[in-house]
Amino acid sequence: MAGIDYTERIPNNVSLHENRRLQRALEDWQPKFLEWWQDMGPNGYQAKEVYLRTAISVDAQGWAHFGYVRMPEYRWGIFLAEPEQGRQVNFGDHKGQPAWQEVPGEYRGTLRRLIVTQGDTEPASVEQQRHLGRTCPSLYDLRNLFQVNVEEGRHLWAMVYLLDAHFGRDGREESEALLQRRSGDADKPRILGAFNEKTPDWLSFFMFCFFTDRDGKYQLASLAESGFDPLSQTCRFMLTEEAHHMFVGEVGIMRIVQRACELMREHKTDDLRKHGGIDLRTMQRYLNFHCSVSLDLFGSEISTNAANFYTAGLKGRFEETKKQDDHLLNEATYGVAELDGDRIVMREEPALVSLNERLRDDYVADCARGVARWNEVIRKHGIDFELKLPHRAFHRAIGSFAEARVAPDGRVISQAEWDAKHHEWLPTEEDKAYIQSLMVPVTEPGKFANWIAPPARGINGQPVDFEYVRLA
Ligand code: BYC
Repeated sequence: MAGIDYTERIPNNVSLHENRRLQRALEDWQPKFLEWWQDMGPNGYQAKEVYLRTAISVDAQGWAHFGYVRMPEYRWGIFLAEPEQGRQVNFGDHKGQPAWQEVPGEYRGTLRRLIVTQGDTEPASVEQQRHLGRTCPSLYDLRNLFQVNVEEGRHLWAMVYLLDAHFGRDGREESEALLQRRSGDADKPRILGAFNEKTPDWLSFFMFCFFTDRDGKYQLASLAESGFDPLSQTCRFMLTEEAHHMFVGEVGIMRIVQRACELMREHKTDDLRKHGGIDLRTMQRYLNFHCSVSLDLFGSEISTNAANFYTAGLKGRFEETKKQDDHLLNEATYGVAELDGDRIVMREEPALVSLNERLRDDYVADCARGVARWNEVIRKHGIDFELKLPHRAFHRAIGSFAEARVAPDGRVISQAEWDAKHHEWLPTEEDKAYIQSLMVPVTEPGKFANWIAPPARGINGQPVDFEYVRLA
């Protein structure tokens, strides 16, 4: 088992004490990170004790410890998954060569950009969520929010480690810049679109965890295939933590659906606003929004950037090594949905430039499995309603559909029809105001806001009414 050294200032399993230059660079960055965390991390709860999970090893069995921690004292550290002996570059032009332990000079700029783009999302999400603690629907949910936040903070550490360890002065400058950009800031925005959107309420938070963190899963899984071994090892461990974030999203939405169904049956109506619930049609509009902005995060359908990342051996496909093909893709094609006048058609495109779309396909299939589980709850209540993923061309800002107007069912429509109907498909000002009106904090252990059902079980075997955050 690879233990983690907690006696050091920066917990790590990368023998940081053997590299004094790197250790000094990270120790210099640490107070700046903590300053950022105080300024931009969870607002109002920095002095409270939270029942958190901390990584104590990278062993799949028992890698985490649970206990009360004040967030600024969380042991953020650097943990890489176990190295795979004899690992090779598994795809692209360098296929079959030993995996790189150092950055290949020719790919330095590209790799740096990939790591910075990934790293930038992590503090961005903490910034987006910093006001949510004030309106938590329960202590259980408050704790889950903070767990997600501290782990996103750790994911930032993971990327900063790579930048500082492998990119010299440029890397250190990028590490500083990661603490300077701000989500939604007009002058210094975060890099990717979805990370400049607001997360103003808990319905948005759960949708974000379900849809946007899942983009994280697919992007990290592709980077875990990288021929640059330190990136692969870093991403493999990050994926372990990411699973909880998607769980928070999926179960959060499921509990809102559950509560909606209970209220519908109790009051024999689907107009739940009188009864303080979130009706399924409103949920569908939030779903449409979060799904579409997350689909944008995969980049353009046809992307030479994606082809270059692959050919260079830097970013693979989801489960690259499980695929049975040549892992070069020079001859292969892939079916891509494209706009053809007022229709959407499938066209075979060269597989290499279609890699963003292929990853998006893997992602959509995974999202659909989650939505099916929500629909199972609705079906069990005997209610005739189905939540649906919007068509991938709906409400897109990146890629070939960005210019088109497309309905959630995939029909290409006119601007006039869009103007007349978009309020049926995306959250309206009225929806947002209603959801905001529900955001009243509930902080008594075991109590839950009226619009969300309690979870089936607590965290780490604790009861649901456990004091997950000590507010006293
Ligand atoms: N917004 O060839 P294209 C996570 C830019 S989430 C703004 O289509 P490419 C997390 C692009 O930079 C996972 N700009 O795209 C979740 C490019 O600019 P240049 C984050 C965008 O490069 C929840 C141009 O448009 N990880 O971890 O193939 C909580 C044309 O680009 C966007 C990663 O994203 C956008 N949405 O693919 C916490 C992995 N999309 O070159 C965390 C690393 C594209 O013309 N990043 N552009 O200046 C990548 O692999 C790629 O950069 C992308 C874009 C897949 C994002």
